[in-house]
Amino acid sequence: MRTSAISLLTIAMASSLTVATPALADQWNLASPYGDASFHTQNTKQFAKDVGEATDGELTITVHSGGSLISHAEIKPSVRRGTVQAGEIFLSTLSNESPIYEVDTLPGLAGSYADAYDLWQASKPIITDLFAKEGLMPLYAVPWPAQGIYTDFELTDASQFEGLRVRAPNINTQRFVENLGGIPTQTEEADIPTAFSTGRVDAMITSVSTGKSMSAWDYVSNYSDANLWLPKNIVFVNKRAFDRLDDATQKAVLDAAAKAEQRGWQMSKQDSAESAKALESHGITVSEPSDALQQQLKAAGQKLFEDWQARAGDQAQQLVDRYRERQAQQSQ
Ligand code: PCA
Repeated sequence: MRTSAISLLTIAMASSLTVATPALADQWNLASPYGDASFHTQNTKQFAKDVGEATDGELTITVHSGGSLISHAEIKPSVRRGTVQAGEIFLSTLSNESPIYEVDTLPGLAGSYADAYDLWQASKPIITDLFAKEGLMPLYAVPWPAQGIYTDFELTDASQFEGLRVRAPNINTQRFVENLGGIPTQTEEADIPTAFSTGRVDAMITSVSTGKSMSAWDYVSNYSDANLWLPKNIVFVNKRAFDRLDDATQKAVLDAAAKAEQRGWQMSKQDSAESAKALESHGITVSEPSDALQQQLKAAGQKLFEDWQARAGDQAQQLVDRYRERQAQQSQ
């Protein structure tokens, strides 16, 4: 705690110096909750490197990974205040702010990378507006591989969720667990190993990537590749910090962000395949849900979707309609 407070103070002082001397090179801090083992962090570090190179060091971005500078929940408020200039978060953790932030955690809506990309294209304008209202600007978004279910037994029937304590990374996953009869707990990725070793959770829902980086084989034996949804991380910046940059530097940031988005989607696909293999090579049994289980998961998902529809306002509904129109056009 103390170290973070001191580093934040140092950052605040450094930022105010930068403001006083705008002709000098600028330095940004970017806070992320995810560790260096994550492909997301590797991508974001590459983005920072690209910006430094493209601007000849006019703008350097330091990535503080693994929640080392700011905890996950505090990243967006900190970027809004300008304590740090940029951040990366798991987008659906904002679902308590608007049902719009839930769309990439709705089952049955976008179950492939191509569909998830269409959904992001349909969401981008609305999310950009919502962020703008808070003085923030999205730079890029990258999905995690599809979410599946980790257990320490073979999952064959939804009744096995009864009384099971299941770790979830966001509210919709918690609701989904509840719909299945389980007991959800929200746990940050970095806290997964402790949650299992202290017996606070028995199972978890996440991707193969997180399963690999958190060494899931130390505490579970099975992974059910349920392909629930492909939720995204978003990287964003304080708009005032961005506006202070000269035109060429702004362009360099946007260009590097576009490249990071493209690269990130590729990295996610590749990591999905590699991490699934890594799980197996460490002894985890990876399987697809049986038809019966699939039906049960579908029913729990359907309830999630219907509850969302009841909560979602016009704007969120329109987003889904726009996404479905894009899909219909493409299949013609
Ligand atoms: N990993 C992160 C978010 C989704 C994912 O696949 C987590 O489980 O916290």
